Amino acid sequence: MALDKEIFKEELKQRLRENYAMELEDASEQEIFYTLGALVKARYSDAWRDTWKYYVDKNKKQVYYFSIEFLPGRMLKSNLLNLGILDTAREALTDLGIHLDDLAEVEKDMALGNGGLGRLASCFMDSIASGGFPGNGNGIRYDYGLFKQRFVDGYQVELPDEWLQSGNIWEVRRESKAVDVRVGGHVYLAETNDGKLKPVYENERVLRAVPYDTGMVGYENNVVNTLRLWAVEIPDSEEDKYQSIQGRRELEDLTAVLYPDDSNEQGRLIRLTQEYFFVSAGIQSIIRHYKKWFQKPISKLSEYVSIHINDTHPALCVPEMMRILIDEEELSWEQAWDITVKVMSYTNHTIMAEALEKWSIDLMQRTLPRMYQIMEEIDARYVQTMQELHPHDLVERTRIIRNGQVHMAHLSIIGSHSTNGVAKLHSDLLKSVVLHDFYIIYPDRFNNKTNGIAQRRWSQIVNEPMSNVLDETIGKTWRQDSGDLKLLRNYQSDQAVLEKLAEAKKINKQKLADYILGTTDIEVSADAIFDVQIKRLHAYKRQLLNLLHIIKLYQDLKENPSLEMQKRVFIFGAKAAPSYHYAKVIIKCINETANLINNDPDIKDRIKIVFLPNYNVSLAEKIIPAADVSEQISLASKEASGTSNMKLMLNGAITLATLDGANVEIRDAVGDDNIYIFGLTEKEVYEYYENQEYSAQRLYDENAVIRRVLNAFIDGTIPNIVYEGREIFDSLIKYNDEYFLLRDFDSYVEAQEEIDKAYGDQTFWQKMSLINIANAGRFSSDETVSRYAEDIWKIESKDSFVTEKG
Ligand code: GPQ
Repeated sequence: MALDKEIFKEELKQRLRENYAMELEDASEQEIFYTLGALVKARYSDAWRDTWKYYVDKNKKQVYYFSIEFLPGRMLKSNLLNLGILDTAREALTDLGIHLDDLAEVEKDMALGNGGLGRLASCFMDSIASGGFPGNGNGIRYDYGLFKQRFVDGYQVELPDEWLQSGNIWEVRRESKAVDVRVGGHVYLAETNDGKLKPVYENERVLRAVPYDTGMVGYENNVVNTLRLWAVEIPDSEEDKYQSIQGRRELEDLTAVLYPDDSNEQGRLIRLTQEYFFVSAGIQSIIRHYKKWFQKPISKLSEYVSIHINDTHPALCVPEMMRILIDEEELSWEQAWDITVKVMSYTNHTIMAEALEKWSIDLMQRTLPRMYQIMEEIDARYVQTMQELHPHDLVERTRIIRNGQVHMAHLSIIGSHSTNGVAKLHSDLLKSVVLHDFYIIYPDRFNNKTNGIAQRRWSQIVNEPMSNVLDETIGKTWRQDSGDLKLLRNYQSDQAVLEKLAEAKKINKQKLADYILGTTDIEVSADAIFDVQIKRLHAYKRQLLNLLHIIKLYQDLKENPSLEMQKRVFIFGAKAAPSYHYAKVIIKCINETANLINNDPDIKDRIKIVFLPNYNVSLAEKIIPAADVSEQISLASKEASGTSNMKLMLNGAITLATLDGANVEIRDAVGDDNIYIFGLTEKEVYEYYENQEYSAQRLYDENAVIRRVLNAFIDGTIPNIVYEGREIFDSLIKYNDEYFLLRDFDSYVEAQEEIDKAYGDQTFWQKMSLINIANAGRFSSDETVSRYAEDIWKIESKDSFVTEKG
């Protein structure tokens, strides 16, 4: 229902009086934010209940997206937008002398994820609801989100993110839906009176899992789905066991922190228990809901329930479903297995070996004895079935339990009906290299689902100036259906439109420049090229290659001050996992180089380096609309997809990229003339691996530019990096440059030089920028989840099915 501005104002004031006994004039921003949040939540509560009821009444098949990370960021504006009241709310607040944007800053980022994987899960939640699909998230309610990053003397320092300190306006605690999760102890099988074998638990710990639900509001369609996050508590029955403060702490620590490691598994006990905790709680609650509301036999479960395993962290879904079906529902193994495989599907997000999760048998047995028993049985039956069909060593290589370890990716593939990669190239590599053995065994299970982004957030919410130009130029249908962005293609030679888009970009750049000055004291010019690399810090993502190029520019300018080049601001945003030493060394080196260059009077504002601390969703929302160049420079084959590449493209940045992940599809979408591609192809990378002929030392010896750049790390050119500089140097020369930075250096420099030239011709640049915006529509997560819904989950969309409520 349309919202009347005057009614909105009255309601806000009324709620303030009721909740805080306060008049608007006396209320703090914090108090107004919480009041507004409650008002917004009340506006979707009927639709939330009606959506749930509709799914139940119509016996709709639902998908449950299990993910150990969700990264929604702030939700105020996206809820307002999706409810269709963003403009009204903004105007009403303006009347009251309040800026919505300032108010929105009060909200703490919900940062229950590390990076791409968690953000993807949240983009999916938005698109699932917006597409009218019955789908819910299932994860962990961490007390602390991803650490806050500060720089001290150029080093990364990690601080706790106490995001719940002032409460979370969006969540609803549902104590009545709590379930118990059993871990540890011993389990043995004993015969019951009727001759069946049943597991008996001894000395296990019982954890109480309490769900906190958050409404996932669809875009103007009255659909509100649920994101369910579980927190651990001590069950009443166990109170006696937890007398000591330390005992309580240990238990409560289980859902305290998110593991801050991105794509690198540490194999820790708490992590394994976390994984089982949210998996078991989630599946128990799904089964309970199914039995209570659907009233169908358990044998029909796969017709009504689909469970998605987002990377391997929730892989225990497979044995946990088996446990419930066998131990509690008393189905036969064969029947239970048939249902489980039909219900489960799995996405792989990486080809990096260190990210493929494995647990030692010993740890698994001690922590989750019943899970281990079931996995042993799955493994034994797998070997038995497959050895009749395939060569012995193929079966051995693909089994779940081997060499003393439990392989979670193997479990996920064997226990599900679908395995997908996240970009065409990535899915091809899974089939041909990483999971090739499984592809031979299950060719039909493999498919691709290229990632996508929540385009309404990443355009309408973060980039109003551009959105307004789009409205004026192509009408407003693109707001609903981002495919309509392609209408913009008709304006690629329209000077007036190009200029308006350029003005919008300038406004965003000035805003970011103000933010940069405010947070770092660095002054940057909005006339410079804003060259952006924002993503987790990883060797394979090659932030260091970016730095090598900057050092080269610096040396060129020092040598030849009259060198002609565009002004550039190199902007970085990146957190390093606290235990990832090399990544932290790179951060230190970027910061010290920034110090050197930003303060060199010879350079003035010709080059600036800005490393913005604490990169998160909200900061991305500030940087992305202001970007001119999008750095996507991972070594080809290493980045599964990337998603910042899509967000930057949508906001008119030009991509500078290797042919890796979804960059390949971005190139296909915009054409070779509207993107800068450089570096080795994935094929060439694999050839190097095969021939083992790569020599970084030779490149260093033969290439004077590379030599001069690398020497800057060890000859004092960059101050304060005596140890770090040496480490970087050694990683490249002594340890032969694992990610081929030096091999790609020349072609990277060349691409950068072309960009420099292209920016000089503003019309040419603006046209490229327009073409990027116009072709970004295909990377909408609306599109991606439609493909999952149709091909994998087999769920139906029903648009606007809930009647409007006042
Ligand atoms: N990704 Cl395995 C993560 O963010 N964390 C992880 O633990 C793993 C993958 C990323 C991946 O590196 C990106 O290329 C993808 O775009 C992203 O997942 C979403 O699929």
